[in-house]
Amino acid sequence: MKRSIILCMYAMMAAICSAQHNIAKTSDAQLIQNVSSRHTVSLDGDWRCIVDPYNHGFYHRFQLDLKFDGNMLSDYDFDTSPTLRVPGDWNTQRPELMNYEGRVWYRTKFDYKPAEGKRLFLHFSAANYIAQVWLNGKELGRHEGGFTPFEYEITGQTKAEGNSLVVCVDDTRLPGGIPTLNTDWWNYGGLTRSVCLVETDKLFIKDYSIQLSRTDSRKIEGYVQLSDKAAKEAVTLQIPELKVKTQLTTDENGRATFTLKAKPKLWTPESPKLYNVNITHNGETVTDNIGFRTIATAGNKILLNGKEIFLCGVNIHEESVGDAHRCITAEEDSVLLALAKDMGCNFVRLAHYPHNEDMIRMADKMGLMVWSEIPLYWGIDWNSKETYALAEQQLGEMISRDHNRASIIIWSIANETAVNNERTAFLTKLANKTRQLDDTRLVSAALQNVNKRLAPTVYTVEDPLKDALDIFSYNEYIGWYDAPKEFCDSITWQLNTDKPVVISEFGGGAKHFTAQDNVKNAVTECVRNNPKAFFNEDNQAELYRHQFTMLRKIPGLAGTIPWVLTDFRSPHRLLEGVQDGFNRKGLYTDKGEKKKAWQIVKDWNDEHRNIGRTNSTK
Ligand code: GCB
Repeated sequence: MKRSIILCMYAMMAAICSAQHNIAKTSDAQLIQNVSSRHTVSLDGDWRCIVDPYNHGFYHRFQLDLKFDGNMLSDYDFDTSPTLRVPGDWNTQRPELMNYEGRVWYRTKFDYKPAEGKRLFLHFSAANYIAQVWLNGKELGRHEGGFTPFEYEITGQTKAEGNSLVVCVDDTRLPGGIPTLNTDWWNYGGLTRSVCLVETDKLFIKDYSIQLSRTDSRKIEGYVQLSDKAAKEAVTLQIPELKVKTQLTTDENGRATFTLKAKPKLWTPESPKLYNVNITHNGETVTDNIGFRTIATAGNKILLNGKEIFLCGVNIHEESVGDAHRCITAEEDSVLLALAKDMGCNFVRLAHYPHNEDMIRMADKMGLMVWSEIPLYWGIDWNSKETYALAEQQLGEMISRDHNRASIIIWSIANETAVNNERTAFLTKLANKTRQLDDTRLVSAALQNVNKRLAPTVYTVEDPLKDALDIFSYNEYIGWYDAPKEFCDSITWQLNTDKPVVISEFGGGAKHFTAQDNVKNAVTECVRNNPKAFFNEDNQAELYRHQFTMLRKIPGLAGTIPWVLTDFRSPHRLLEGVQDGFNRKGLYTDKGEKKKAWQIVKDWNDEHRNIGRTNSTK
């Protein structure tokens, strides 16, 4: 083929691919609830991979998974390509991919003998950021958004042996994406969460909601939704420990709604009771573990089961402790949550994107209330309809996956977004959409504090978005990015709100210098004489002391969420010998060692955790 024709085809492909970036595929379709309790076949393991920075694969149709045959159209061969582990980010699996952002083609082969009368789905727990999927050369679809699940029905599309599943994952940051170009966390690319086949009956239990009634704690209510419209189908709901066994019947939409009497022991952080729940339809049983609780606000109080609760929180990134990578096992999740528990927390803000499903299930078990957030972070394109659709899609996928988890009490729609009319309209619409999808939880966003002062030491936060939210949460870094930490002592906040106030971020950095480091790097000297002095643990501990002096004076304060649990990778953090590619604001190091500020936060949590726990405010 002539070089000019090839170049022209490349140009066309590049145009198609960049145009694709602007197409956000929205899907209101409900995901299969609780995939892990279904009949699944895991596709996790080592997948063949081709790193494709020049977008070669679209032109050479890697999706066809051809064998090299001396013909230029097949100058690739998955069979001889190296592998990457799925689930897993590609960055930490090969040193040369640490900073790579672009396309990687993945291929796995699997056998599957279709069972008579069954349906088959292909389920991805997450792929960062865009995934385009082909089965045996046929495109199944394209998904945008790095932290939420997606699935395709593939009934009748598999062979008994040698199915080829090809996924092109592209983690290029995009101006219209969510998140967009700039984030203070590592852009881990790849099939970062598990992939599996899900086999179901023809007509099956697709979704369900089982919750305590918001108005009567002796009632459990919800629905069971079948996969298709089918009236008069019998569904059984059982909660053996509560002696509940109810027969339900679906309406013409395949949905059975219910309210039943029961007196469950309520889920609280001190006693995170979960009940085994079985839902049966036509011989198929889906099993779950569900906690029962209510969450509401009354004036400036947050009420869990009708009692005031103070959120003793901490922010967490989904990055493993020890050898920082995107978490891939439930053990890695539980290490993070255990560190939060040890510090006296009853609440975690899972920043800044939906964490994996195991993390939330672990929080259910461990008794940690959760703030779950979509990655709508900093400079979003507020004027783009496609970006708005993408926000609704990611929000819908997050809520669809986790709406049965007792631990989640807050859906968050954004983090630190500058105030302007377009943004406020965008986020107000999104807050309303959140309530439409789930009206049983609180809606918030971490607002930005822009140092607005009513007097030299009187701060305020002016943001019209607060009217659309249930909780007035904002981030502030006084003592770190602005003003000396001692200034905190004289500051008061006038917030003009009758809603609960939660400080969703505050803190400062510190490098955990070991005695060995001190000897090796003469750190004592460096701390005394240059800006790196900021990054010492005593300074960080002092900062927290001053912050708490200020925060305890805030009227209506209902929670504090320090930034952040552990040091984490960030491409923004370039200070040699101190940051080395890590945001150092952790209260623990990335290896899980406590810093001095840990004790200050622990003491605060011990003092506040039981506020309101004994007296009912109802
Ligand atoms: C913030 C962001 C968070 C950053 C943090 C920081 O306001 O919400 O993602 O990592 O500040 O360390 O500057």
